[in-house]
Amino acid sequence: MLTLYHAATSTCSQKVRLALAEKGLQWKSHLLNLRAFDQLKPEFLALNPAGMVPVLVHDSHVIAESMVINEYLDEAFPQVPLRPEDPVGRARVRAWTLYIATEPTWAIKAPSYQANLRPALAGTRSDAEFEAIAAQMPDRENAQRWIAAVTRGFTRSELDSELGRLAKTLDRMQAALEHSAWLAGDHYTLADVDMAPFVHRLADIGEGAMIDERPRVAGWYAQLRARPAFELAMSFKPAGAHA
Ligand SMILES: N[C@@H](CCC(=O)N[C@@H](CS)C(=O)NCC(=O)O)C(=O)O
Repeated sequence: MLTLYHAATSTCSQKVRLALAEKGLQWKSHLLNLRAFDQLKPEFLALNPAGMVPVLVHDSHVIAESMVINEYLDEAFPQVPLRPEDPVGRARVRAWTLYIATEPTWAIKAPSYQANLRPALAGTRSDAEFEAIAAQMPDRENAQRWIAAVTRGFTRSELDSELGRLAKTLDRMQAALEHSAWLAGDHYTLADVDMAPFVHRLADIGEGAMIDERPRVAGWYAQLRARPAFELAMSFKPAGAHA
């Protein structure tokens, strides 16, 4: 039995839902409301002390970190492979997934918080109440970002700096896609799965021009959206919308 602890609009949850959908796996949903701070409840912290979704529970095994979860799924359920067989091909995929886990995963947060989290939470509590919530967040860097979003909001130059990092990610994609149909070669792999939510989020927060300016990336994004798994994974609908 596979159970996913996830949040509807979290990019890292989308990443894992996309791998599950591509593989056609059955899974049980345990949905967290990050804006009600379900991620800080003791029962969830017992599963993932980092206080972050997604977390996969496979039988009695608990696996956190979206990149690790997707690799695990590909190893445990190889029927629909999302990585090539050969070591060089796998290394290419891993170079992408590691880059995604360390760069766009974090760069997207401030623009995404500004567009989505801030309008939902700003003004709902005093700064002191927000500080008290942030103090419970195990990831201190993320807590700082979160508190900035819900109290003062990000400045234009702070946002531009993060969007600049994301522009470099898109440049890197554009260069790779000059040589192959998908990021790590001619087959759709975990490199594409793991990147998908970050490009999609840019479009979602009104930065779609960054994609359109790079024709290969725009073509990749169109191919991605045409896959049946994409819609299923990106817009999670709680009542039985998943396989
Ligand atoms: N490195 C982690 C990052 C996960 C992450 O950033 N999760 C966010 C949602 S996208 C989260 O749970 N945030 C909780 C919070 O902001 O308190 C992964 O790839 O799984």
